[in-house]
Amino acid sequence: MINERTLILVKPDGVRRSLIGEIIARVEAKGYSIVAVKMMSADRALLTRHYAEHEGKPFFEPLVEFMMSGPIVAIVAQGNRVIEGFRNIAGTTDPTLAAAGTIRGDLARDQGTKVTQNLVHGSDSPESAAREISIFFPELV
Ligand code: DAT
Ligand code: MG
Repeated sequence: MINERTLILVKPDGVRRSLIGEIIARVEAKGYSIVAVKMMSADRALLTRHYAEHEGKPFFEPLVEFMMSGPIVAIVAQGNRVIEGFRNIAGTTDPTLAAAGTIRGDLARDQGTKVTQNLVHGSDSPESAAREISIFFPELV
């Protein structure tokens, strides 16, 4: 799709480690456009909507607590195949196994916590992207 959009989140671990610039730089260096950026504190209601697919899983409550542990940065990036492309430069969920050269592979590791801390979120499909952008950027929809 021309001008496809995705939702990226720099999670609290990324903000705490001062990696906002590094993460945005990688998205821009790949060639995608940043069309919106917002630093915010996500509350439980917003995170429960965002992570609805994970409700009931053992890591759900730790995930919500972690995502409320500090500010996050919500980003909308745009470009052909950006959904797939950002997932590729983010790397796989488990940072121990994420490929070198990816955000998670280069910059994150296992912290021994109940929820995997892996610096970033990226939408996984066009449907997820539309839903998640409307949650974090209702003003864009
Ligand atoms: P991703 O963020 O790669 O799309 P996901 O949507 O399956 O992964 O899960 C959301 C987040 O929850 C993920 O970034 C880290 C955490 N998580 C996922 N699976 C987990 C597990 N089995 N144990 C602990 N945390 C997990
Ligand atoms: Mg996911």
